[in-house]
Amino acid sequence: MNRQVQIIGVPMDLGADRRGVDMGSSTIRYAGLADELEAAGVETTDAGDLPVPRAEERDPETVQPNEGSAKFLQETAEVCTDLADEVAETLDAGQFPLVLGGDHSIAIGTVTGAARDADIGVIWFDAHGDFNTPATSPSGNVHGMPLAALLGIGDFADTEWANAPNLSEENVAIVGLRRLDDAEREAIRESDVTAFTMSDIDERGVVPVVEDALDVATDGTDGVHVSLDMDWLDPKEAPGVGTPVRGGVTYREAHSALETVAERDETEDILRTLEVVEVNAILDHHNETAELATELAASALGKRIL
Ligand code: HAR
Ligand code: MN
Ligand code: MN
Ligand code: MN
Repeated sequence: MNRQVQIIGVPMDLGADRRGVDMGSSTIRYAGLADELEAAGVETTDAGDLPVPRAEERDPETVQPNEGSAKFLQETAEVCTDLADEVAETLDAGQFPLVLGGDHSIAIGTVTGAARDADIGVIWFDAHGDFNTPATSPSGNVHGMPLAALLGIGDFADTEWANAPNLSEENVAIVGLRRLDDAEREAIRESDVTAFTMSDIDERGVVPVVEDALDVATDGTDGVHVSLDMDWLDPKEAPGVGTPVRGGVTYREAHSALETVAERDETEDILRTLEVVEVNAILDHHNETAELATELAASALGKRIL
């Protein structure tokens, strides 16, 4: 496939409690992302990092959970609005946006940009549901809310910067779930989102589950956004994440999953945007989670062994 990848870094950590995820985009670059993609035959350029405010420059009084209980919501809105513009412009220029986080709150920007001029589906590889709203969040951390924000759930219904156009619950598949808050579980059950837990992967194998997720995300849409939260993997494989949960997918299952995406893409040209989030440089061991993020991005974009 003749794809021109444009890397967009978003050094965002305002959506998470554990510090260090702001360095994720750098660590993934240093792990050799551009070389890995070029070696796979994918032409790659790098747009650098978007500006993101630092927590330390803000007045803690104004950013603590308030009525709505979402920390740094205004800052998140600004970053995501910029990112949505950048993603939409990249697509307009005929390039493929590969967004590097940063915490998962940035998905609000990536998906909003991807959905500006197209009906899209989303595959969300994650241990978590990211289905909280400011009213239900136990932490006030926006990285636990991006899917709810994108679908306009609860308080997000009138949030113009978050409620993505051209995205329906019916076209969203979460893959690898194993940790939900009670209110999130309820909200996911009530929604038309399709959710595959780790038990589904245990029982059926990762490839059939990802095939089903692809069916959900491609049904009546123009393209698919893949959001890869590195805590989807087992912490043994990906220790450099802020909210690890035991019992995630293995190294091989992760590759298999993204190769399944690439195979569908090869025949049906479905992949519109890709993002890799939640790599925490401080918690990582010798950059191995960033290296894995790099490899998985290459798998999704069609790297072949033979
Ligand atoms: N559900 C918890 C919360 O909302 C934990 C958030 C999860 N962190 C993530 N998201 N990395 O995938 O606070
Ligand atoms: Mn997430
Ligand atoms: Mn639609
Ligand atoms: Mn997660």
